Amino acid sequence: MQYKEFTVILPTLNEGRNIPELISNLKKRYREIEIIVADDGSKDNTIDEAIRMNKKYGNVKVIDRKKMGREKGLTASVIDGIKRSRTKYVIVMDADLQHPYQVVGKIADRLLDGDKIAVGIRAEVENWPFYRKFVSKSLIIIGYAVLFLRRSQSCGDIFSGFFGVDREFFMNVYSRNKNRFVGRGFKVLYDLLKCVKRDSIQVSDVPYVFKNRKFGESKAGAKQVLDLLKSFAS
Ligand SMILES: Nc1nc2c(ncn2[C@@H]2O[C@H](COP(=O)(O)OP(=O)(O)O)[C@@H](O)[C@H]2O)c(=O)[nH]1
Ligand SMILES: [Mg+2]
Repeated sequence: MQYKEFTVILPTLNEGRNIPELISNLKKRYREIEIIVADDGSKDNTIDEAIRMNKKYGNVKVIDRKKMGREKGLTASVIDGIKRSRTKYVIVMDADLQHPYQVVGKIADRLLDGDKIAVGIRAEVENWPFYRKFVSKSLIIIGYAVLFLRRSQSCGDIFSGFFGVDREFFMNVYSRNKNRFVGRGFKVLYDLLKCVKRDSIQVSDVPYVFKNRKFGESKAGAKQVLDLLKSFAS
């Protein structure tokens, strides 16, 4: 299997302790794969580690968004990464080792089979407290309802941060719907799905087990809930 048609986009914020392991694993398993680290002003050694990984394996690019004066945001970072990529397909994943690198190959297979989007689906969720589960379940129900009412495309996990997409397809949808993508938000897949007409493309689900973070902490919080509500409305 050839991976030179694939770029993995890694949005990062203080993931210096996680990316050496992740990038090494990706490069060892998918030799020719390209990697783009889209960083938002990490205060740790994330950028230095990405540069070190590039020296070691090659084809690891870094977008230092803060230095470039770009507005901070996870979705905006992913979009910058996709714009910068040059391969036929891109795969977006978290840089904190919560998305297993072994699943990248399965997502790649689905894209090569012709699916426009292949979505990593969490088969298990970590031990969240009750309120977080409640908020999360409610947002999922609203999210699905909005897609249904708008006759938009759906999938097995509309809020997944782990997915592959045909690059040209993404860029076409994005360029026609720029202001419907919430740059500061966390849900770029959701913003993409809502801009696509239901059943107009082939989308597949790829199950995986979500892992607990080893190092660093989640940046998701109340602000992201507000950004998601903005996503529903736009
Ligand atoms: N570029 C960029 N990356 C971010 C930002 N916030 C989080 N990330 C990265 O996005 C991924 C998911 O973030 P995380 O905080 O783990 O969210 P969670 O998994 O939903 O709890 C990780 O790789 C983070 O380093 C941001 O504002 N900008
Ligand atoms: Mg995480």
